[in-house]
Parts: sequence; C-alpha cells; structure tokens
Amino acid sequence: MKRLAFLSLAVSLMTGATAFPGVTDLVHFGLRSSSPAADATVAAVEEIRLTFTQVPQENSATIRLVNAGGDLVETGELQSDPNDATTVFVAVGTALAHGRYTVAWRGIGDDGHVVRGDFGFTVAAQR
Ligand SMILES: [Cu+2]
Repeated sequence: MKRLAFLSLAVSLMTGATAFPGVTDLVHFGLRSSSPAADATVAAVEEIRLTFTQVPQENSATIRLVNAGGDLVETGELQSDPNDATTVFVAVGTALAHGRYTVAWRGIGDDGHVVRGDFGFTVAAQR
C-alpha cells in the first residue's frame, strides 16, 4: 500500500514537471504541432509550419515536402517564426495538386540528438 502511494506520487511529480516550460531537459525534442496538421485534409497549402517542443539548435531544423510519387516538392528556405523560436516554416510556392503528401522533418534539441519524424496530409480535389 505505502509503496503504491509512493509510486503514484513519483509518477505525478514526473509528469507534472513536464508542464513547466523552463524544465526543457525533461521534454525531449520533438514535434508539438504542425500546419497542416498530421493526417489533415486541406483545400490548399501556402506554407508548412512546425512547432517543436524545444527551440531547435541553430540551422538544425529541416522540412522536406514529398508528394505521393516520392518526389521532393520545392519549398522556400526554412525560416524561424520571429515571435516563437520553437516554430519554423517554409513557404510552398506553387499550388499543390490534389493528393497525399508527406512532411519529413529533422531537428536537434538541447541534448544534441538528431530527431527525425514525418507525417502526412492530403490536398483535397477541387470541386
Ligand atoms: Cu535526445
């Protein structure tokens, strides 16, 4: 009984700690949110915007947009959001044909590890 209570206290302390924005070393670098969102279906895409759990190390973040055929889709240069250092984005210059796309990202957080991930979204056919 006592041991269980102690364990649940320890767990709540651990999970609670991640809620403090200053304690970044407890939150591993990763993707917090994106636009388009993962698995979203959208009418059009003007930019790919990613928000990470930490500020990525300088020049470590990349965003690659790949179409259903596996071809790289040209995007603008990666930029950081001047109002939020955890957010980076690339402009998508041309209107995307309908279909499935993959966003492949990469970045390095506080601990120096390269973290990669990807997610998909769909551009809906025009009505
Ligand atoms: Cu790491």
